[in-house]
Amino acid sequence: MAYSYDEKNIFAMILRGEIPNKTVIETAHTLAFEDIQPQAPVHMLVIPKGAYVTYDDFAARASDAEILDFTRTLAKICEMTGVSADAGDGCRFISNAGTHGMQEVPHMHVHLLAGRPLGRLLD
Ligand code: IU
Repeated sequence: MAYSYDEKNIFAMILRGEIPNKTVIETAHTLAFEDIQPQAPVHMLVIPKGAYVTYDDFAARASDAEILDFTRTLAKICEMTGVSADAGDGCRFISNAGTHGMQEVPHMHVHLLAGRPLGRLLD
């Protein structure tokens, strides 16, 4: 079944410039901005500019250029903020999907969390 995308979701409004955001980096296909309710010293949201609901929707329908741009931008932010596991103390990527994933905003996004020990996710 194909996902149906809600053009009125808050991230679509941010992408259209209808709502302000604290942009960290913007590329041809990707936008990264500060989460308004940070759960860690570093908490950013990285979103594709295209209309995708979840990670699997994005992976299935986005072009190779969009996917490459997205993954490289995530890595670039880790480098810029010094949180890569290589040069810094590491970080966590989370992409919530659907009801059980507790996804609030139905536009595909990856949370980048860092700056404190994040605890174990699965015990
Ligand atoms: P979720 O994975 O869909 O549950 O996360 C949505 C995130 O979007 C959550 O961390 C919110 O704090 C964040 N957010 C935001 O940054 N700006 C907004 O205007 C709204 C939510 I609404």
